[in-house]
Amino acid sequence: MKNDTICAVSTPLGISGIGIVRLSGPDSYKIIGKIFRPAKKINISNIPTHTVHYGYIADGSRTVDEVLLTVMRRPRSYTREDMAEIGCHGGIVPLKEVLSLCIKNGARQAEPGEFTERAFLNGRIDLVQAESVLEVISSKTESALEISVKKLKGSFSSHLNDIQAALSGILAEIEAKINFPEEEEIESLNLETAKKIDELTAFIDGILSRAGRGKILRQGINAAITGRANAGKSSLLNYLVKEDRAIVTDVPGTTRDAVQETVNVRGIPVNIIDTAGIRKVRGRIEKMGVDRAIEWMEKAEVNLIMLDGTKKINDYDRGLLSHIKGKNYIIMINKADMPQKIDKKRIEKDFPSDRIAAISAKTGAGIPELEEKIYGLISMGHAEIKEDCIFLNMRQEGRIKEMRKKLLEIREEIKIGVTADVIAESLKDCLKDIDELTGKNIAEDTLNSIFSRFCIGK
Ligand SMILES: Nc1nc2c(ncn2[C@@H]2O[C@H](COP(=O)(O)OP(=O)(O)OP(=O)(O)O)[C@@H](O)[C@H]2O)c(=O)[nH]1
Ligand SMILES: [Mg+2]
Repeated sequence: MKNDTICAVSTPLGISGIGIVRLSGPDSYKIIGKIFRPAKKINISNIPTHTVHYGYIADGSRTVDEVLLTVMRRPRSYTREDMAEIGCHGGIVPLKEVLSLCIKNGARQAEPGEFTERAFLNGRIDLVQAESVLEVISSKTESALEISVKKLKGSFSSHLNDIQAALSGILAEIEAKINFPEEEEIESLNLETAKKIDELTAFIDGILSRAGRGKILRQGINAAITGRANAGKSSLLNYLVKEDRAIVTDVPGTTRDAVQETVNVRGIPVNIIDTAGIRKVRGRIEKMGVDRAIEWMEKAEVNLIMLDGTKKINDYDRGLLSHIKGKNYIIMINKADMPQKIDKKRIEKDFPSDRIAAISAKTGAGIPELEEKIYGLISMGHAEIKEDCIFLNMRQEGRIKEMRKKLLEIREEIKIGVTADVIAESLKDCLKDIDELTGKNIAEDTLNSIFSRFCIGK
């Protein structure tokens, strides 16, 4: 345990109803004793844990703020240390005054993420749980929050424990026989080990596939709207985000720089990119426009191609349609509220019906069906995207993939008949990956870089 006491403002600095100053460490109650004046007489050093007390924070005879003090004694606290939370009035001055009083009386300003780091160092949570605290805070949708909270509660950690137990089991069996190898015994051991390694690899593949879905849920996907000028691309973006985000006019070529906005499509964050329409400038198709549209088509995970239903298909449209092979796309025929001139039959002949949507960005007709189709495209190949998925950050995904690679190598080693002690070493190497993931054995600068991404007070 660390022997100093840290403090920080844990709520945003600004005007709000309340704000919280947090203290953690062995001197928390000594410091509270010096600055807290309870309304009802209490003995600070004996305050029972998990209780709330009304009173004032004072600097000598000067009252600083009226507060509620919450006491959480070790080990039943966020950090497993003695903790106190001072609920002040939310406002920059009261919060800063209370914080500097804590510092004046012996506490130290906490580093970013230091409370969570202490929870980790004191063994209340492992490193992947500590990292998920940050994910919970930065969740953009309810589903993203849901998977992060699951991870905070230990869902991914329990998988890691399972993998570790399996690896240790295999290692123990091999080590028991390293010194007394008998030809037949080795053969059956190798068979057994190979089978277990295969099972473990399949288990890890399952985690990686669930993580693929988790990534979509947390980080979302990019969907680019491309189409000729004046087709109604910006109108659709505005309709989807329910506000006037992009400028809409009847002049072709209104949007020149792509505009982006994230919308929630059945729980998945979809980043909609409204691109510049392709048009003719001085009698020629603007090459820049076509090139840029195609660039967006390459970058986006979902392509929304907009045709103007009130016009006949032209060369720009054909140009775009010729680029969608092998991509995730939906062809939108816009302005369904107006008399149609487009040859819909022709389009339906060339493209499957589940990839065509007749919509009106003006009235909203057909847009729920369009969202349904977008969701269908994103979840294609995934049974149900929200089912059972997990989120791995880059560090975690990297380690897991590394471990999978090592397991395949072990499989190879068994095949070519290396000796048991070599396999044992490789297994130990995999176990190191687990220790690095959970933080049991990790380089200090990796640890520092993880916690430096947190905010102060968390
Ligand atoms: N009737 C009708 N008009 C529409 C519809 N969608 C867009 N419009 C009109 O079409 C014109 C062009 O709309 P925009 O959304 O600016 O078109 P855009 O595709 O973004 O055009 P550029 O930015 O120039 O590429 C505007 O006058 C819109 O009001 C629709 O579904 N029905
Ligand atoms: Mg536009």
